[in-house]
Amino acid sequence: MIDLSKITTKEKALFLAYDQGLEHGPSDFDDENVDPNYILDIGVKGEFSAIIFQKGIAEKYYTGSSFVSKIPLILKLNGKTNLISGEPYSPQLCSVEEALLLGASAVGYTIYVGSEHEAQMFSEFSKIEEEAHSQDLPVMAWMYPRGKSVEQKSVEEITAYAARIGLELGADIVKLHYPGSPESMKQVVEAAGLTKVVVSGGKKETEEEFIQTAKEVMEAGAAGMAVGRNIWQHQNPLELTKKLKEIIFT
Ligand code: FBP
Repeated sequence: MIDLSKITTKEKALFLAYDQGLEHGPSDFDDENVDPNYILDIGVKGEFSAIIFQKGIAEKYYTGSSFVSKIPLILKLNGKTNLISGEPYSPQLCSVEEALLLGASAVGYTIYVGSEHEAQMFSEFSKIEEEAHSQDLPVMAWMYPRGKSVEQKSVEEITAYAARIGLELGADIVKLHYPGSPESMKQVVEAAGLTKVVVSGGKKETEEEFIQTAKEVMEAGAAGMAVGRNIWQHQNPLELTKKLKEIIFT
């Protein structure tokens, strides 16, 4: 089994995601959080298990900086904008080799489960998984069911299916959206088997809702959370991080 100690020293994990600039554009940002250094500062002070960047941000703000020794990097290897409609496909933009050169301790890849382009993403992911594991690098898969063929499926069922696919494809960690209830969350964790499950933040209406989801996620046996906007758009990110860490790590 791949050693996850590079990205988390504990059994549980809290990751800080900051690839939204590519996925959503600057509309997610304000004057402070538009600066990757602001996010790195939260990551270090909040003692996050790792920070998630695309290669451009990693190269300009992380690699070769003092942050390298302070917080591990998960390099996201694929991505897409929200400008294109139709069946989603997220192409590979960075190789495992480049991720290693940039100082990554793990790599990440999004698969849109059920998309017409699922086969292409499976194929890219499989090559990445093979190469990353041959270098003892953990692989995290964003397993997001999307596209016409999953629209009619129940969220509970399709999220558990997505988790299982992550296990089948060799992901060490799957990152999924909360399936909606504690029971369905348990089924997701069960379906993932020995692959660890972390839940994405999504943009919650209130802090209370976010904290309640975190509690349900952890009670269901998940390994933790991989969150972005809920933290770095918050007026006091470190205070919220503290609350989250109490739920995840105690
Ligand atoms: P948030 O915690 O901000 O929701 O980020 C989680 C995440 O998976 C990011 O890593 C990614 O950029 C984004 O959501 C993708 O969002 P979507 O595809 O749902 O628009």
